[in-house]
Amino acid sequence: MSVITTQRHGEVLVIISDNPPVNALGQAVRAGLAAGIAEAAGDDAIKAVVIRCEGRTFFAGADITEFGKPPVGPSLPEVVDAIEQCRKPVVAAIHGTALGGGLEVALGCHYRIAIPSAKLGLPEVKLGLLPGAGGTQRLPRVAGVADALTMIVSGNPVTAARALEIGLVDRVADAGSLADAAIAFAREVAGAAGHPVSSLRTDRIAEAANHPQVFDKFIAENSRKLHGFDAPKACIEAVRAAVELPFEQGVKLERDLFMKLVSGTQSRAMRHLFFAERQAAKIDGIPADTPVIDIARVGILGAGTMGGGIAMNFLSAGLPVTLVEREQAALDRGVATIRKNYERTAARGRMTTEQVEQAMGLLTPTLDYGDLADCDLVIEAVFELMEIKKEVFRRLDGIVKPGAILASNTSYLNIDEMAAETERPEAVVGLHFFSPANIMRLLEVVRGASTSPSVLKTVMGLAKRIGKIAVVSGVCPGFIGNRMLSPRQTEAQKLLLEGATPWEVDAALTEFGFPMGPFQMADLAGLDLGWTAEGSTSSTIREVLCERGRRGQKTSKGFYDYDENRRGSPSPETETIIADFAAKSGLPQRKFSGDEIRERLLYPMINEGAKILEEGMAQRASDIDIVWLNGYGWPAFTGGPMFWADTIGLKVVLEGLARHARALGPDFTVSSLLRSKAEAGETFN
Ligand code: 3H9
Repeated sequence: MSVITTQRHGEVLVIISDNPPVNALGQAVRAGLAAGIAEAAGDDAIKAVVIRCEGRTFFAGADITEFGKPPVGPSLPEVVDAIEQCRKPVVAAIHGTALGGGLEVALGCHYRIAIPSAKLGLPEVKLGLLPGAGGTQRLPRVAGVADALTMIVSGNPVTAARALEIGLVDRVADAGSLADAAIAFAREVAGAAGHPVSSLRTDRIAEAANHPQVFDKFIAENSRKLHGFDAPKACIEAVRAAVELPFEQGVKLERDLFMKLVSGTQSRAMRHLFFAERQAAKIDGIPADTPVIDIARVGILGAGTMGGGIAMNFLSAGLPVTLVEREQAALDRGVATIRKNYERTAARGRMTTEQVEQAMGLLTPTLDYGDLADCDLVIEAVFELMEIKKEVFRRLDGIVKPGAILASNTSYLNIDEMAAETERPEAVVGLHFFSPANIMRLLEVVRGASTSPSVLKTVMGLAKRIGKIAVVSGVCPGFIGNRMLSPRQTEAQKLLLEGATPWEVDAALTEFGFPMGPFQMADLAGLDLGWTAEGSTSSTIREVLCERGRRGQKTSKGFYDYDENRRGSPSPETETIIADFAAKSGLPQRKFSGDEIRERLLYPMINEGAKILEEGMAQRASDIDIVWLNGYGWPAFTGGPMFWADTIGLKVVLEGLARHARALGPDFTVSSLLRSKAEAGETFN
């Protein structure tokens, strides 16, 4: 059956797309749409047209899998133009998500009607692109420059209600009656004299033409977020053209910018991440009919920062949580922090007071382990020490009902050892949340030697339900993320002893696109994590910094000195401490370029990633990219560590490691997978 069909309802021709799963605008859909419009144009009996979609959504955009392949007409801009030039009014009937090319189709229509749950957006920027079918020119003309800029540069969609407010939709229909409401709307406008044509409108852009500073202001406010990315700059340039140039010239500029971006490395990297994120949810070796365990109540052990943050995920998703602590004071503190966090969200307008109370109403704080008995999943977030974890698992196993899942939030320890303490090793799994756990999207799901497929499938589904991006890892120290962080930390410390400053090391990474470098990160987390004054041996730079009261941002000094706005500046005291250690090390001192620092920090990470892959600890290279992107701030426009290595060439990485062999030390070994792939001219992804 064709993906596009037409139906006649008296004088209205309804063009229907049915191209699951998301009605992407592939070649067949584009050709069908163009044919539908031609059919309407050529038939005198037809007075108006409706475009709607079957399935879960209106067109969710161009078909991303077609990018990079030879184009086959008609192009999307041609189809949108054909719709707009139709002499009969065309109504877009929107449900689900009208995204990217999908919204551009809707903007080509003369009228738009949407149901309340619909979302409308131009997310191309998230793929390293800009809207390439007239979106940068039509949206400002329809919805005004300020809203168009925000939508196009952020890529975030708006609700139907907001779309109505800004003029992006003309009507909101009842959820169940979209098809009929759209036909009725089309009948109503069929006889009208003129129809709004987005590309001819000037009213909404006139105001910005008189206030050109709107662009400079926008750039100033967003410069930090946009740093390093090519696409947002192109988006801004194109929207500016909508204000300053005639439509045809604006569209031409948009086209040129689109073609440049779509063939560039940043967009390739970000498209890789789009598919990588979806791929990560798929678990190798699990049959489709594997049963899922029903999770109706979650138990959490430990009401500290981590436990509280984890609890919020489930509360926000409407799942009841039993939160256990050992002492009343700690429990009260934990509950108060959860409430405070929710209230802060409400104060920012991102939650209503009722929603806060709803979430808090789902929380059962208790000092009694026994209250965990009826939970379907219990996550422990207690102190990171194997003996304590083992004791916890023994105890939980005796209390929690049979069939329930027991999970550890360990970031480093062996969950098989914990599982061995229980009578149900098949029900034990690692759920490594990242701090702050209520905000960070990454979840490492650690698959133990005995973890059952059913448990794994259940927690992957649950992760999606609480809005996390879950990646499966095998059992190894530090799993995927922290295991790769470890060589980076080692090299960063060594560089200090060889003459590099913390600020040079951090700058090398922020120039690469990380939000902060290792020493800025250490200052933020606190240098005294795991440090006690009594046990101190003064054997590391970090220990001496702590002794001098330099414990990070919280004490206004760590590696850096901080002002009252928490802005860091290089510290002479830190430099003296480092110089002391460097002198004792006897290592020759020299200057390092940013490139050399990056090679020393990042190539060993790639090497570790390759080992993770060759040991089967990650299912695929793209999973590693997803971990580093969502858990550690690896810049999206490079596609993640493994994709970046592919881009610069594995041979280059291998040669770099050889060049730095002496500095990396005798314990450093090159991954055989990296070596063989480099020598064969292959890539990880
Ligand atoms: C664009 O429009 C450029 C134009 O401006 C100019 C052109 C000239 N293409 O996410 P899900 C697949 S750029 C191909 O799990 P959900 C996806 O890979 C585009 N495939 O579902 C997955 O496949 P699989 C601008 C696509 O319900 C399956 O569909 N648009 C596309 O969680 C289900 O996806 C966007 O960037 C696509 N466009 O979320 C929107 N979209 O089952 C991208 C999805 O094999 N899409 N697939 O893993 C989304 O944001 C989400 O998919 C959506 C649904 C919110 C729609």
